[in-house]
Amino acid sequence: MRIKLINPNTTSSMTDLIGAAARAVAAERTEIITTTSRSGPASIEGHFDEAMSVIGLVDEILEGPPADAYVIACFGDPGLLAARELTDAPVFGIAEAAMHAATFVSTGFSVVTTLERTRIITEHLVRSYGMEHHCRRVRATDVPVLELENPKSNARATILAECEQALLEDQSSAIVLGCAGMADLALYLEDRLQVPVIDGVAAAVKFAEAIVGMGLKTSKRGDLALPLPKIYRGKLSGYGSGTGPVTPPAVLKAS
Ligand code: 2AL
Repeated sequence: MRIKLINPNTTSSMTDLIGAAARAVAAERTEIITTTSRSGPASIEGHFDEAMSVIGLVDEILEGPPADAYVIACFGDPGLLAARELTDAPVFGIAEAAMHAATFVSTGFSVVTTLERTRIITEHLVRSYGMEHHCRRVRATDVPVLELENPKSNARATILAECEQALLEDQSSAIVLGCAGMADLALYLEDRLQVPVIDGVAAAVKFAEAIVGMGLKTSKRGDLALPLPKIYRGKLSGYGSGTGPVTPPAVLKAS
């Protein structure tokens, strides 16, 4: 099975880190293909960044080669439902995957994420995924996404301290890492905290293997049906079904 892991920010070093986390958990027969968006922000840390990242993300799905499943490796799950419209291959967001994984191994988890504004976005996701009964608290560390990659930053220690506070104050028994760029911290943190620490990249890869293994595809009945054919104008004139070189139906047929 081929899983395409898309980093919807344009920082390729982060894609390498995410790819390593994915390959560390993937089954032997799973092929992980990693891609970095070719257009959009270097890091995704707000609503505008998320909106601007979606074109680069959907390009990675539309332009193939087709995969059996797709993972959107950003904790805001940008464009998740739009991506699900474009293909019948299952598409996973790392936040949704991580939160679901956390419910299997704890009755309450805390999310530890990057900036305060990202914390608020994550709270929206908690509500839209129906996770209010499981997520005890979302915590910000004020570590910007790209600082996670800076060995001179104090990111690792700051995140560890925030996780420790979460376990002391939130009545949580598991930690969800709130950024794809934290994927390499899961084992380090688990070792120190002695509770499950869930990286959404790993969770999404394992859910992808499970759902594809069950032969399930994204439903094309209702709101996840292919986008309606219509005229797209201006910078997006290539994106209306049937009007551009690459169309959503082509993806659906190919997968
Ligand atoms: C992220 C992420 O996972 N990648 C990125 O660029 N921004 N999310 C976050 N919560 O900071």
